[in-house]
Amino acid sequence: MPRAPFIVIEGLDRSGKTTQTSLLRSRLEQSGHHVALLKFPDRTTPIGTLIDSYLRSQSDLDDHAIHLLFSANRWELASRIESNLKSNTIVLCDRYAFSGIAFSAAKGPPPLGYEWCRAPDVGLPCPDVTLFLDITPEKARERGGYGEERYEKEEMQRRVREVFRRLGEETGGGGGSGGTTTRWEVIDAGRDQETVSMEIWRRVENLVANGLEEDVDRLWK
Ligand code: Z5A
Repeated sequence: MPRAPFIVIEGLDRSGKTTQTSLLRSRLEQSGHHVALLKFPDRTTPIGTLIDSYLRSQSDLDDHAIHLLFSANRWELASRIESNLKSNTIVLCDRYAFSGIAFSAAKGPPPLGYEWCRAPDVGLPCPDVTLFLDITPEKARERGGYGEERYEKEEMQRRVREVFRRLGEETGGGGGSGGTTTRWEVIDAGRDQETVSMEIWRRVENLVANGLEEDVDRLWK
């Protein structure tokens, strides 16, 4: 009996992750699939409450500590992801471990280090496909800027984009240390919503139609 796929939508701020996650969910449900929608950080859990306060600059935390909390927030939901997939519910997720690494590794000084940032997420359920919504800072600016939260500054977003690029190369090409099996698909998110949504559908169509026979993989293991 095939299991459902685990689909992650990643990307920079204002790239349209929330918009596209919601459009994809509707399309999947209209096609008769069960869908569990997740968003990281999940600000509703006890750990998520600490993260929310940090992002709004209402509290301060050591860079290492907040990084570990973001990861713990994913581990809180790891078993739910697996049980959904096994019961043939598609898991659709807005941001995941890749955001965790990209944002923390882009911080500093002092830098946290890419490998250190990746370590706490090793072993999480691995997405079957990660759709990376790529947008230039210029396009993001046209959408009203990055916002008021802690990381929403243009220079930070440029560094984040570089780390995402590295993650994509290592993940997609399998050439990086501790390779993983997620399919990394880069999508030009600077286009209109309908075009982006059609392209996302094209990239997941076969996966959702056929399901998967193999067990859920582990990230970077
Ligand atoms: N973070 C971290 O440090 N570590 C971690 O482990 C994780 C996250 C998981 C959480 O932000 C912050 O936490 C984030 C990363 C960090 N920090 N930053 N910066 P969040 O997830 O709560 O919020 P967000 O990701 O920043 O959401 P967003 O950037 O505000 O937006 P989005 O989801 O990518 O886009 P959107 O809401 O769908 O659309 C934004 C606007 O553009 C909106 O007005 C839309 O109507 C419009 N839009 C969308 N698509 C289009 C197109 N195609 N054309 C024109 N306009 C569009």
